Amino acid sequence: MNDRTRKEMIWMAGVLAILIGAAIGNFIYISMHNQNLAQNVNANPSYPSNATIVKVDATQWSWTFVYSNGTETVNVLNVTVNKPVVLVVTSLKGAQSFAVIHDLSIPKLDVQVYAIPGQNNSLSFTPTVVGSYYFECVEYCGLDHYEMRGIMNVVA
Ligand SMILES: [Cu+2]
Repeated sequence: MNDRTRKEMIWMAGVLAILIGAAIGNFIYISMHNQNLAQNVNANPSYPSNATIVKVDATQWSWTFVYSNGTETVNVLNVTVNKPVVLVVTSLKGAQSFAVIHDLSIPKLDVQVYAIPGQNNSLSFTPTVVGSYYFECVEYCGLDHYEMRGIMNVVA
């Protein structure tokens, strides 16, 4: 083994050690944070009568949440802990003359639903832990796709 080969082996071993360390760290992190944050009640289309129904309008490039009392929030979704939430999701025209497909994802709650022009997709879940949860559009929908993100506040 010449000197260059030995140096390369040392580099490779170093890189491998870093990757294995990152994999182990990631595995530990995921197992620590893998608590059940929501109950999925989506199997039953007849939603609980006490559900909070929120209309979700996706546009290029923001999320508008319309509550049953008529109030609206943009890129912020406010819900109550341990109370079923029904999201009724569609896509509307924004900056352009046509609407495009978006996809709402709240990764920590395993919630994801397409926003499709002319279609209402509904989905229900019950947040069980108070906190703030990141959400974002996970369907590339144009130039400012990255701006379609916000926070869901689960309050007591
Ligand atoms: Cu989008």
